Amino acid sequence: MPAFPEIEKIKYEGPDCTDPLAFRWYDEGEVVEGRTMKEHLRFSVVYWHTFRGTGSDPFGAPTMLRPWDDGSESVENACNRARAAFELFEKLGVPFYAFHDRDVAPEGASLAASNKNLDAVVAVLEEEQQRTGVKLLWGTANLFSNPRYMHGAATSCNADAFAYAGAQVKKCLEVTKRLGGENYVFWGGREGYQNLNGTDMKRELDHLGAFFHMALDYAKQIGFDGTFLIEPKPKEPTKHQYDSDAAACINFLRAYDLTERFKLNIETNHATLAGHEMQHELEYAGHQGMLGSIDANTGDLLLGWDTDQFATDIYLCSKIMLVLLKYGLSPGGVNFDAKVRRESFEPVDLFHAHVGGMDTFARGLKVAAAIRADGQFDKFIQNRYSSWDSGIGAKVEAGGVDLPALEAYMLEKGEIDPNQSGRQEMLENLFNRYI
Ligand code: XUL
Ligand code: CO
Repeated sequence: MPAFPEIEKIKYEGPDCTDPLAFRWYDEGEVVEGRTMKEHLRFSVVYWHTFRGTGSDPFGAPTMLRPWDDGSESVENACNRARAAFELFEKLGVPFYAFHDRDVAPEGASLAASNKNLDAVVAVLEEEQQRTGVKLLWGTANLFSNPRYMHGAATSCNADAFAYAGAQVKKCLEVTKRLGGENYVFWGGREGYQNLNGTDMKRELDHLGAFFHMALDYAKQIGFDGTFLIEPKPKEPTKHQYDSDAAACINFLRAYDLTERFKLNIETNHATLAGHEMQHELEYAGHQGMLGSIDANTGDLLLGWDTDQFATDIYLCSKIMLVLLKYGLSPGGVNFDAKVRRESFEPVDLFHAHVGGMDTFARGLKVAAAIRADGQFDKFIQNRYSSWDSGIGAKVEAGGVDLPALEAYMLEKGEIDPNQSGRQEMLENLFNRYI
């Protein structure tokens, strides 16, 4: 029995269409800058919010209506859920999905039982991938929900928690490889601290570095050659997460000699929690050659937590796409790590949410491509930095100048050339012209 019987495959109908369940901008075959929208955007649906989100919050009980799900923690229910998930992926026309090990299969009474449950559901995922052609963007192990991880996993004060986490990652790497996953993600769920006076930060970070090296070694052993991605987030659930933002993650990866196989998975709501714009995080990771993938969502300006909402802001998505076009995204994707609101409890709301997110990113892609084609911002930047193209600027960039040389230059010249206006307002107006 289909899980979404009233919903047909979502079609592209163009900007004038008023059907809320049609794409107005996402035309997967449309070519932008030499590649199709499908190739640029590499959309992915997340299993955890879309198929495991219950709508419960700290103040209230679950609200979601999910007729295909009997609410039990049985393997049979997990297999039915997997089939419902692929029906949604197919009807949306997304090429990818992503999961945690514990989203797809129930945790058993022992590690061995959990592994067995996972194998049973992975067989269905494999079958469904073959049937539909939908691929796995990334797998990840949930190293934060079970109480054993209350102090963290790889950074726990309890060495056994580290060991359990290692065992879980081993299995999850095997499964990700079996399903042809293109990446493997580490989000440091509770890798951080609540009280620094009770924390040996250096020791915890050394453990985290060692943990990632073990993952790399095992990937090599089993022939998994996907990209490893760290997902920065500054806080929540801990007061301070070690992977707090792109710059902190890159510094950690350099310090522990991990940059060769690791990149970053940047999430919008995490960027804003860190006090940055998403564009900042993407640009920082991008110019360091560390931009791997994005978790696409948004927060709420008036709520200070990780609300994981679907992004429908054309400005935001245009700015994101501007950076993604500059640096490229593959083998990453635009992964909707987003959940429908508690009040949007019907199955059809899952479609409204994803159709809106896909359309907004498609529109952002077109806006970004138009900006790039026009070249006005590039011209502005080129002109703004023109003092570096000749004279003292060019000499500094070439590397042959020391402080005495700068002194001699300034003693002779007397005062700097006049500054030019930053034209902030003109730049904001210019961006609006493309929306
Ligand atoms: C948590 C978060 C996770 C990761 C995967 O804020 O974003 O869902 O994406 O563990
Ligand atoms: Co995420």
